[in-house]
Amino acid sequence: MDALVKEFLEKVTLRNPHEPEFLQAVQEVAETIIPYLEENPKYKKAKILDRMVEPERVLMFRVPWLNDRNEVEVNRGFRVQMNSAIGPYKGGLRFHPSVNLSILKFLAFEQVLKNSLTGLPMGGGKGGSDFDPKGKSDGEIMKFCQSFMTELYRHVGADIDVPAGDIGVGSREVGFLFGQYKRIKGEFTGVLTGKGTSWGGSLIRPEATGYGVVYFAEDMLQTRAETLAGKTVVVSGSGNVAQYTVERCLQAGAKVVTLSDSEGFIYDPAGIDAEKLAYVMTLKNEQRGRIREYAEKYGCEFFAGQKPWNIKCDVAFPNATQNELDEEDARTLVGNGCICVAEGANMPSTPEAIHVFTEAKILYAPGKASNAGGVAVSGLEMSQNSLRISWNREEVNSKLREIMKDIHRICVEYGTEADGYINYEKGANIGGFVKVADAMLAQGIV
Ligand code: NDP
Ligand code: 2IT
Repeated sequence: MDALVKEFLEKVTLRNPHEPEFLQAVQEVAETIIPYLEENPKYKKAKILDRMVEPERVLMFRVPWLNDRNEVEVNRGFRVQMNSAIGPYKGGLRFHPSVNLSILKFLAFEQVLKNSLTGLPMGGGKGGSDFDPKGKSDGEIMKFCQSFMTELYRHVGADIDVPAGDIGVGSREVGFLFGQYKRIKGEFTGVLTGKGTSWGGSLIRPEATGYGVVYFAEDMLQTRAETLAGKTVVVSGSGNVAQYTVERCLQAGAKVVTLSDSEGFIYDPAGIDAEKLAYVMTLKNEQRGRIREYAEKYGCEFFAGQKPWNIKCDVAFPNATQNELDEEDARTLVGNGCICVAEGANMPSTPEAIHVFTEAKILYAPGKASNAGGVAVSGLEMSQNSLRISWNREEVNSKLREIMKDIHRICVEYGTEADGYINYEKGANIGGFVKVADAMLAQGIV
């Protein structure tokens, strides 16, 4: 089996040199899917996995714009349209200076399996730019978004490809992108999700990823007759996903003691309560400040340049970015008694870290399962747009809760090992793969 995986990965590596993140994501999936293909030769014969690692289409374009000093700036825009077997391409846009083809291909590849797990009819895609929103004025953000959409509009549409937010793209950016699309096309359609609620957005979409990852962790804990009540929780990041993770953890009676950004993390042993969370939301979403200001305001410690994984906890939510949690961090977490790691970010744990979690047989959920709540409510936003109605908070939240439960059930179905250990990584990969693979089989060699 190892030889088959190795042979497959060598082929993919040769075709995609210099794309380490994409190869990492493919390797993680190949290791669990290739044994499954041996048991299910119809997928192997139709070369489903070989086709799935090849994007249906990759768009790369120039994004020129004028900054506030009237200087010309040039960024690079991308959209990776990975797989449309089960629905229109769907996935976020990331604006961050680190963005490149490798990162967007890894995200698009993960998105295909994630979207399949939600049970909703969405294919997978991802896009973005190496544009850095930090320190830019609202006017500069708008000019950039308008220029970006002036090319992207040709390739997206409510039944073609529906982008949304990701790192560096929130409600402000979605608004500017939507406005420009509407202006160019002269039509008001659900071409983006994460819209404002007065112009087609869904309630609970801002909360969805954070709430969803906590719901998933609650389902994982339940398999061991545990709950979040009274647990100490460590969270990384302080953006959209991290903020609503904290909110839902508080509702569940847990104590959250850390948050981070790219400069370091804050440790608040007293716990981040509702008032402190409201401060974080204003700080991050309106003032666009730094998390160290929390430490100054509440008199706790800020650890510059460090990640929160050495803080003793029961449950950890890596919610910032890819590869933010390595083997040593994983050993520290397990050594400190952490029993559950649920990923809010995409691929935050390195392969070596995942190995540590599964060896120790702690509860570990990969992002493609545990952070699917965001895209799930995006799917519900698309449904509401098609129906031209909006559901209330309770309706959307209960649908989100059911979808997360269902993803958990799928992971248990495909991932339970002989000794009863639930390998959520295996369960998510196979569970996500089957639906896409069957659709590809049915649709012929395309
Ligand atoms: P935001 O832009 O709202 O927040 C990102 C947070 O992560 C910030 O605190 C940011 O710090 C930190 N961060 C970003 N890049 C780095 C880096 N290279 N090193 C250290 N810290 C970093 O993004 P989201 O909260 O939306 O996204 C967070 C993660 O969740 C991403 O992996 C994303 O792909 C994933 N995700 C998001 C979904 C969504 O609906 N938004 C859905 C599913 C997954 P700083 O401000 O200093 O950059
Ligand atoms: O990684 C993700 O699932 C997202 N950034 C959300 C994508 C979406 O289309 O809502």
